[in-house]
Amino acid sequence: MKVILSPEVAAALSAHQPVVALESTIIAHGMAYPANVETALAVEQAVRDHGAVPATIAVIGGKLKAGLSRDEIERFGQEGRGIMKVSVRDLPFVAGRGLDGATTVAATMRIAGMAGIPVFATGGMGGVHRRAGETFDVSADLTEMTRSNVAVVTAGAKAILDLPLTLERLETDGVPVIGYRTGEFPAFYSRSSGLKVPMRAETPDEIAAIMRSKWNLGLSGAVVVANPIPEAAEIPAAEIEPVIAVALAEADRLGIRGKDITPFLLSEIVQATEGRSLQANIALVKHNAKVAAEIAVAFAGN
Ligand code: PSU
Ligand code: MN
Repeated sequence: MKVILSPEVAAALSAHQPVVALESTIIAHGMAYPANVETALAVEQAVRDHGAVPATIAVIGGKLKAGLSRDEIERFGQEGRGIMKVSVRDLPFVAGRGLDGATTVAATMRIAGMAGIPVFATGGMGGVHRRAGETFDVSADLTEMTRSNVAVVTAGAKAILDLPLTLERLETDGVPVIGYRTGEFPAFYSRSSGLKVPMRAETPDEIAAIMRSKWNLGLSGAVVVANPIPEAAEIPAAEIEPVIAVALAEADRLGIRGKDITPFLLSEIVQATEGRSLQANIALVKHNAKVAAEIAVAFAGN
């Protein structure tokens, strides 16, 4: 199955111009309307402002698409949870049934890889959930990182996760985790987690060189670029941790599990922080888009 490219994305890829893939789960499931649409459009603009073409990825009527129209982004934002959250597991279902799907980091990476888009910006990647020893809940984002050749710019991993176990799993899977101008693995809402990153880089050129080396070595899979939230928007770990604990307890009480858990926790945290966590999420995803565009420019050799 081929990925359907928007004319702009197709032109950029065939001219070897920089392109940045963006996901759609964050639009339909990660934020409420209208902040989700405003953010998606602002993120696309941030990519353009830094010299690359944005390619928001989703499944539309069963077709894999890279480069959504404004109307499609608006519709995904309005329909929100009415649109299926699609990870790699779900791709055959939505494609086979001709349905719409909002793609997670995993499914977006897969489609970006198929389309030949080497750089992808998200908010915060999925990972190993807390108590995964009992629940077995490990995001398919990690599995896909062993398969698709894409650099993923992420504000560390979401603080709702078990960050030490997420780093262990990435180490086992041979996925480089590069701190972008930081020696610490960022914790989504916070710049620091107390966990060291195994390596760091200071410039987009350095990241681009690491990407080329990985793939020239014949190593397949992702390069994780761990880019901390801007200081002005961060919520210190000591402040957000009790909020996360309450949200996790509430999820437990309601028996929420599987693919519903991440959207549930994010929206509980937005309510409990009276929108401050939403502002943090918006700031970090815009910042990731900027850094991803700079990396895409460096990787394209411009
Ligand atoms: N980053 C955000 N908001 C989000 C997500 C990432 O700032 O909503 C989404 C991504 O699509 C990611 C998903 O792949 O959360 C993780 O879901 P799960 O834990 O079910 O794999
Ligand atoms: Mn899960």
